[in-house]
Amino acid sequence: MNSPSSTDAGTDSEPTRTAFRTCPLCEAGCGLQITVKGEGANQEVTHIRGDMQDVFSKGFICPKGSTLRQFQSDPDRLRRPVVKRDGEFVEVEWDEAFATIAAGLMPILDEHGRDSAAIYLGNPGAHSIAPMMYNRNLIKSLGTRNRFSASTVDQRPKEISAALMFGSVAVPVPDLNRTDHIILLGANPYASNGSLCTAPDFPGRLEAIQARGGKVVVIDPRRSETALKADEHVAIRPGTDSHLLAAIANVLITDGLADPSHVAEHCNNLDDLPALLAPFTPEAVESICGIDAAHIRTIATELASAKTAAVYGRIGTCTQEFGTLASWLVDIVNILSGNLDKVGGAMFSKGAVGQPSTKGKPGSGRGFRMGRATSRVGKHSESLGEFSVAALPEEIETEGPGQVRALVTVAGNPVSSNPNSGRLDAALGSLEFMVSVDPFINETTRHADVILPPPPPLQKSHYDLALLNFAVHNVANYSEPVLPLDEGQLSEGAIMLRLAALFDGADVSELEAAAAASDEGAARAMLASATRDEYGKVHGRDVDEMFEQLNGESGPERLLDVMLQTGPYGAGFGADPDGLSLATLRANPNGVDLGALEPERIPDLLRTPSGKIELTPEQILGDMPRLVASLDRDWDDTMVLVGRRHVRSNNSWMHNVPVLMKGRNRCTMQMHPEDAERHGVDDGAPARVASRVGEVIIDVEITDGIRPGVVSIPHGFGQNMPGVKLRTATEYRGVNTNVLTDESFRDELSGNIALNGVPVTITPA
Ligand SMILES: Nc1nc2c(c(=O)[nH]1)N[C@H]1C(S)=C(S)[C@@H](COP(=O)(O)OP(=O)(O)OC[C@H]3O[C@@H](n4cnc5c(=O)[nH]c(N)nc54)[C@H](O)[C@@H]3O)O[C@H]1N2
Ligand SMILES: Nc1nc2c(c(=O)[nH]1)N[C@H]1C(S)=C(S)[C@@H](COP(=O)(O)OP(=O)(O)OC[C@H]3O[C@@H](n4cnc5c(=O)[nH]c(N)nc54)[C@H](O)[C@@H]3O)O[C@H]1N2
Ligand code: SF4
Ligand SMILES: [Mo]
Repeated sequence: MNSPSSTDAGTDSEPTRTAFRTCPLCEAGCGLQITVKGEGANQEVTHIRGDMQDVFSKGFICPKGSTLRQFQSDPDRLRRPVVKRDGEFVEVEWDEAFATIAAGLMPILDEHGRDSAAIYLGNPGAHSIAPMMYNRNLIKSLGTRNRFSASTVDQRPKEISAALMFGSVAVPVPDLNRTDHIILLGANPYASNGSLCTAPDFPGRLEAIQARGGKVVVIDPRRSETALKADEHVAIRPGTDSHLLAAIANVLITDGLADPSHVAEHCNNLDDLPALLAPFTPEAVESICGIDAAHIRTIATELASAKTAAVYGRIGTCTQEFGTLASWLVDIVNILSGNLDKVGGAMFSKGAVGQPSTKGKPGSGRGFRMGRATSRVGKHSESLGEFSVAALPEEIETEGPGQVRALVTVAGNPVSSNPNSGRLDAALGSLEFMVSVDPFINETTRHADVILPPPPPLQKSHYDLALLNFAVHNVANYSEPVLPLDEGQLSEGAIMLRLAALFDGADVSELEAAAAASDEGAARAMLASATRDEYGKVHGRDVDEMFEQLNGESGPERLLDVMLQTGPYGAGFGADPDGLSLATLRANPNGVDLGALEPERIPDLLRTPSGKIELTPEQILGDMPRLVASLDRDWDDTMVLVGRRHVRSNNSWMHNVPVLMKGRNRCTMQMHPEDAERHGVDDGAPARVASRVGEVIIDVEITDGIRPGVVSIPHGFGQNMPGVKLRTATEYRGVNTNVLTDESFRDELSGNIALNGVPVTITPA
């Protein structure tokens, strides 16, 4: 048995046991209680329900959580590597798959150099322990400058604004459990369960705010599920959150409502804000945002007068034209309204592992610098070690030295998730070689020459390395694999380390040994780095002595143990006997409660060279003229496209689970009745939607729950492409909205794609 469990007699003669595992599907990280029947290789999961004893989720679960079972048994999920022969995928043994990669990829790298390969890392990698630990090995071994990820169709603007202000990617989260007033912009946690704010049962936490007499305000062009439950819904014009937030900040300042005194001594350039925000009066932005000036003043006044309050912006505020400014302004408003770093305000999580803001000297650091490199063709700037996905298609298409001829994807489906996907799809079709670490043959991986499938979640261990650093309560939770690996299956970590060893030039026969050596090297390097931290738990200690204590572990578990032990709550290899280690987490399969978020993390948390919060970083100042200029723009009535999510869907890759796909078509274009009439389209009938880059035909859903002038289409649908092997998903009546989104419509500062606010034309189909 490989799971903390209690064995008891089942209803029939087969033994059953209970296992616990964190759900890896979205950022909420709910605890699952899993019933397993049978023994050895014949074990089978019979039930999945919410884990009532989970220290964080306390039994909450959404309709997706229990589908890990269906995912496990999905007949389309790859169990063995596949390689493409004469246009068809055939199953092969692992060694043959690696040999095929060596034969196909290495000659390209040898002839054209390392930059002739690109790598794309996708979202499930952030929910999976092995990619979290080993993506960096893969990147280093591949040695290419052409690195991409789903971050530039997601949160990059927030990462940049937080890093510029606080010196590391320390993103404040709303103190949902204690706040009296919350303003949510561009987020629909009733569908998404939250993002950059880890909070199982986010909806329940919002309802609790209302129950204790507080107020929930939702700012969204759609009357989303969250807006429906809110005390107030403000239907903003897409892409104008920066204007609104700047006006709120402006009112706080000019009406004398601002009170940043609790952090003022730790802020640089507080006095520059009034002049910077002066152009953004409520009157100047009202027609742009589509919100009356008086209403904007009320929003600001209520925010200032609430006992505690937090402003929270998510995907709608990031994937838009002014994404970094909007992300920055969220924190500026939290500071000016006196709510940053205070109980009930916007606070900082303290995760048990991996947070730069808990390493090194408290209170200052090297800070954050934007990347210096630019991409070959479009001269896109690098940020956090990557180029914007806007650069990926053109790097493949454009001939010349440095042209991308090969691609590695890990847990990504860019043909579905990236802008102008028709163009990207064609570009992937022209590659000389492609390898994917992925469990499915989908829109993207159908272009691969080799697909290496990781085991499904129930056969993997778990720790939310990234997401627990954005949690609304400090917790740590490790899950053992619920089921053992199948005969001959490689763990995801082994796949990644072997691939990395192959990129380093190892022979196929040497991969296992090379992977083990680099894994040990990674643990030793991590330990060595911790010994150099003068302020850390193991400063000056002997690496070998600590490494010995890790005996018996390998893979991600060993690295996790190092991170836990050297982290802010860590046992420090004996230094603090009550501290955390992997052993502690193993003994507590429902998680360890590390306490409520702490106030007054500033200044210790800061890693800026100045030791101050940088309120007006130079990059932000450089981008402000673009926002000021937009005040004079003709904000005409062009129809614009936004996205949405549904609780029974997860980006592009859960549409093969039949139980989640039941019911009415969810991939519709929502449209206001006035617009439908103006464009001559009917409810339930198909319409043709066109943008600068593409067009789709999609069923119209007429609803007054959307702002006139705006249409909404969810992303992640449209699996019905030739070669895709997802029998349920391909039958679904859906289209890929990213055929319409446009890589040239971006937030310039971050390179993030503006997936929202895309101009479209609509005609009956
Ligand atoms: N129009 C529009 N587009 C969007 C968005 C939007 O709101 N609107 N949202 C954007 C956002 S926020 C995101 S995060 C991106 C997501 O973009 P991507 O990360 O590119 O795509 P996903 O749809 O998450 O697909 C994930 C892939 O990982 C595979 N996979 C699943 N589990 C595992 C695993 O455990 N290991 C491995 N190796 N692979 C696995 C799946 O089979 C699938 O191929 O989409 C973005 N695209
Ligand atoms: N069920 C489910 N859960 C998920 C996912 C999923 O696909 N399905 N994906 C996961 C991922 S990867 C992420 S990043 C998170 C995202 O989680 P959220 O940020 O909550 O994303 P959405 O649910 O898409 O809600 C975004 C809202 O922004 C609104 N919006 C669009 N444009 C604008 C704008 O310009 N301004 C404002 N103010 N609002 C705007 C949309 O109408 C929509 O209601 O969800 C995660 N959880
Ligand atoms: S909200 Fe649903 S998908 Fe997200 S972690 Fe919880 S059970 Fe899983
Ligand atoms: Mo995302």
